[in-house]
Order: sequence, then structure tokens, then C-alpha cells
Amino acid sequence: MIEGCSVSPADPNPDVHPGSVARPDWWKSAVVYQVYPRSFADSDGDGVGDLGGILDHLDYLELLGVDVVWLSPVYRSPMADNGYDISDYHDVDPLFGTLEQLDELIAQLHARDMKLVMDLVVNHTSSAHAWFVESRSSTDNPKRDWYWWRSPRPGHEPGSPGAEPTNWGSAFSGPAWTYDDRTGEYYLHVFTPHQPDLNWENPEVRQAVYAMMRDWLDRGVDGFRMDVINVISKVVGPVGADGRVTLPDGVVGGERDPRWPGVVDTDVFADTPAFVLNGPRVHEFLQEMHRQVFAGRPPGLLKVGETPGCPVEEAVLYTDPSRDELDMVFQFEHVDLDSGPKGKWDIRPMTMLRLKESFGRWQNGLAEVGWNSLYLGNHDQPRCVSRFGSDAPEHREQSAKALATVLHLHRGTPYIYQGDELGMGNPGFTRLEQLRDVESLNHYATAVARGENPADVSRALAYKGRDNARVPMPWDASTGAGFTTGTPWLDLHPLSGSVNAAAQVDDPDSVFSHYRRLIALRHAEPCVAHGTFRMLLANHEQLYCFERSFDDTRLLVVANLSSTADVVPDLSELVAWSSAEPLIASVPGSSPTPTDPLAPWESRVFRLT
Ligand code: TEU
Repeated sequence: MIEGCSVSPADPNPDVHPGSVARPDWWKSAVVYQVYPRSFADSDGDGVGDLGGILDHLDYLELLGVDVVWLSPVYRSPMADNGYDISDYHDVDPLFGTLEQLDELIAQLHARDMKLVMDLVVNHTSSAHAWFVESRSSTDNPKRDWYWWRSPRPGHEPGSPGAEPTNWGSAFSGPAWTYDDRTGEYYLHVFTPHQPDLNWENPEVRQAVYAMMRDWLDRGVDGFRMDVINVISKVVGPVGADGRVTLPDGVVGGERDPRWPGVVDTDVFADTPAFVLNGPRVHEFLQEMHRQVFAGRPPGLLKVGETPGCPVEEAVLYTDPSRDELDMVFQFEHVDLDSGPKGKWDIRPMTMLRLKESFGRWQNGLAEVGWNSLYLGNHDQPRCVSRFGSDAPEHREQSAKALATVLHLHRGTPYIYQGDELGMGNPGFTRLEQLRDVESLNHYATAVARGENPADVSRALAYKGRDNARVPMPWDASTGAGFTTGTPWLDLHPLSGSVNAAAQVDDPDSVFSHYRRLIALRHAEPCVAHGTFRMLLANHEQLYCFERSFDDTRLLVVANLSSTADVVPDLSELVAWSSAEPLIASVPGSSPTPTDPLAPWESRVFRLT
């Protein structure tokens, strides 16, 4: 039994326990842990994390109590985007290990009542994938239409700026088309030129993807996190003179599509999201995928879709169980709250009120139908403590706990990004040379080329760049932080000496132990997974409070998401209780009541009767 918590972390999750027939919605009481393999643990000393490193740390994940591991890509890849550019879906990249090790990981996780969810990256492949190599070989190759090849814009010198078939911009800077002088045509890539988009209009493409997915399910994986899955259906125009559907131009310099304030330079390009997000056939494709891949398989699989630019009403369509599409989606609204009109790098202050407003709307929007995924961080976002909390030394730990308390007690499935359970903050990059992420480096080059002040661009990258999340996992205080015996591919976190797993796993007051308590509570208390949600004090600038109710159980969550001391929650008008049993208290040794003043970043959970 962990001090300060009435449930034992050892209690397995009844909905996930292999002994029990999995509920179709088992994932409502599950907690998912995201592993970014490059940065988790290196077992062969080459400075890059790998499957061997993950196998070496399964006891850690079991101790934490998570039910599912989401593994970011480990497939063969030229690593133009750290694996989100796949050249062979059926093999593991030697950098990460072997297929045998992956089979071992599946077996070992299953032996520990845990599941493995693979990353499915099928909006695009790598330009090194055999499909694309064939497709680009000639205009009449049978796989030509597996990708989006189009002729240069008439009246323009092929390969010259403006000759692209449409004026769409890439999400990683520059145009969304690259000229291939071998066949005199352009191919589409919403991300880098090394990530050509698959043409999902072509049924052969869809069948090839479904076959690959079935192979992985037959191999024992328990589901997929589907990369930018709401980008697979493009807005197409009428069939053109070349017998292929046309793709429409957008308005250059027009309003930026607020749904996905990526980095498309709308002064030069049209805002691509308008033509690729939640496209006309996306639901049809997902329902077909369900029929051809998941239907008839035992419950217990997870389908989570990454859906940038997905509004609440669209999320209901994706996650309504009666539509057989997805179990839940990663929506981006709260991770774009600090993006200004010029997009992701136009940094605006993140406010708790705006976070509360957004989360509250998503809780209400999917209260009856659909399901939320709950996350504050992942491999594409800066560390949540630095962005939503406070990484000031005196507040970092409590704010890490408070963010976790608030997130994990919402209605939805929580996702922990590796290192958040240790309270890791941004490392404080100061030099461009420290960065490795293609999105950040492309943005720096493009922004400086168009005259932006390099120092301003560097500041934006240091605050919001994806490398913030990709700093190697600090396992202990040794030279290589227990991550590697070699030279890490990305600098270790400057606080690895004090903020590391070894320093926390046996400390009942650590951020790690706080996460264990929250996970144990979700496993033991059905109200956490299945209860209704009611926001309280919606306009309070410091407090984030809400009530969860299920049958005759009521839970009250009270958190001070500010550095202000002695904040008193006036809940008298809103909630009635005769007794309030503290279930989670972030301040060690405290036994608070619901109306006691809260210290900076203090958080509490009560069972009300
Ligand atoms: O991310 C898609 C996506 O939305 C991100 O590009 C995001 O907008 C951006 O990084 C935030 O700045 C997925 C993967 O998670 C990401 O790692 C890949 O780079 C991308 O798709 C392409 O596969």
C-alpha cells in the first residue's frame, strides 16, 4: 500500500487482466505509456535508444502500473523524421534492434498483463520504401498512382518555384510538392520530401495497408496509434485532362486555418490543412479499415488516431462506437493554445483559463458519445511541466504532480509521455547545434531566410521545439544518466543528476510515486474511468476543480495550477458533502479538507459522501 493512497498499486487492472474477457471498452480504465525508442534506453552503447533498452526496463513500467505501451516507430527507416518515414513496414530498423526482440517485447509485456500498441504511419511512406521506388521509376509503373504524382503547373519552368501543381505548403516548411526530373512530374508530401503521401483514393493502396496491419495483429500487437490518420483523404477536384483527379489551389496569404496552426508559411503558400484535414472520404476509409482489419477479432485491441485540426463534432464521428472507426483521437486544441495568428512558432502565453475552457468543452462534447484521449505531452510537444506548469526549482515537482492529478482524473484515457512521470522539464536549449528535429531545423532555415531575427527564432524553438521532449530518459545520476554508455544522440538533460528514475522509484513523495497512485486509483475506482464530469469554478484563474460521479460515488478534484500561495477553493455553493476522504494529496504528510487553502501547485482528490 503506498502512503497517502487507499488502493494498492499491485491491484491489476480488472478490465485489462488477461484472465478477464476484455470489455470492448477496456481502454476506459487503462493508462497508456508512450515510449519514444530513440530516447528511452540504449542497450548497445551507440547513443541511440533501442528495443534492448526497453526490454531492460519493463520492471520499471510494471512498477509504474501502466496497462499499455505505445511504441513510436521502430520500423526500417532512413530516419529523415526519426522513424516517421518508414521504408519497410515488416521489419525493425537495425538501429533499434531485431524482429526477434520485438516479438520478445510483445511476449514479455503480455506476461506482465500489459499490451503493446504500434505506431501506424500510413498517410505517407519513406521515399526509400519499395512502393515509392517503383512508383517514381516511370509514369506508367503499376504503382504510379499509389502516390500523388501531378504535372508541373502549365506556363511555369518545371522545378522552379511556382511550378508546383498546387500552391500547398508543407507542414515542415517549404512547398508540399517536390519535382522529380526523372519523370518530369511532382509528388505530394504534407511533411518532408522524404515522406511522400500515399494515395488512399487507390483501393490497392488501402488493401496493402490493411494486409500489413493484419500481419502485425497476427504477430500479437494489441492495436495501433495511427499517425495523422485524418490526413489520408485529400480534397480532390474533377478529373483532369490526364485522367487523374485534380487537386485545388488554395488562397496564398489568406487566413491561417486555425484548426492546425502548423508552420505552413501562408505568405508564400496556401494553408494545406484546408485540403487534407478530415477529408471527404476519411470516415469511409476508417470504416472499411475496421471491416477489413479489426472486425471479428477478439475485443482487447486499441485504435487511437492522431488527428490534428479535429473539432469536437468531428471527434464524435471518429469515436462513436456505433460507427466502428476509432476508439479515441489525439486532438490538438490544447497544444495549440499558445500559438498566435502566425502559427506554431508565434508564441503566445499559455493560460490555465484557456486550458480549462478547452478541456471542459471536450469533456462535455464527448460526454454522451465518443471518448477522449488525455495528454499534455508527447514526442512532438515541449515538456508539459515547462508549458502548462512551472519548471521553477521550487515548483517543478508539485506542478508535475498537479498536472498529472488534473489530467488523470478527467473522463478519458490518460497517456503518459516517457519522462513526464519523473517531472522532466524542457532542457533549456541555447544553441542551434543542440537541435536535431527536422521540423525545427527547417523552420529555422526558412524563417531566417525570410529575414526573421535568428535569436527570436531560436527562442521559439527552445520553448516549443520537439527536441524538448526527445532528450534521453534519465535513469540515474551516472555520466550517461543510465541511458547510454556511449555518446547520446541528443544532449542529456542538465538536471539528470537529480531528476532521474533511480532517485524516485523508492521515494513515496516523488512525482513517480504520485503517478503510481493516480494509476492505481483509476484501476480500483470505477468512477475515475466511467463517471460523469462536472467542471467547478470555471472562471477561477488559479484553481482547476471538478467533480466526477458514478453510481453513488463522487470524487472531487481540487488543484491550484498557479504559483500563488494559499488559494482557497470556495466550493460551498457548488458541492455538498458530509465527509470527504482524501484519496490523493500531493503535499507529503498533509491530510487536507476540500476547502483548506492550497499551496502553489498543490493538488488533492477526495471521495465525497
Ligand atoms: O505528427 C503530426 C503533427 O501533427 C505534428 O507534425 C505536429 O503538428 C507538429 O509536430 C507539432 O509541431 C505526426 C507525428 O507525431 C510526428 O512525429 C511526425 O513528424 C508527423 O506526424 C509526420 O509523420
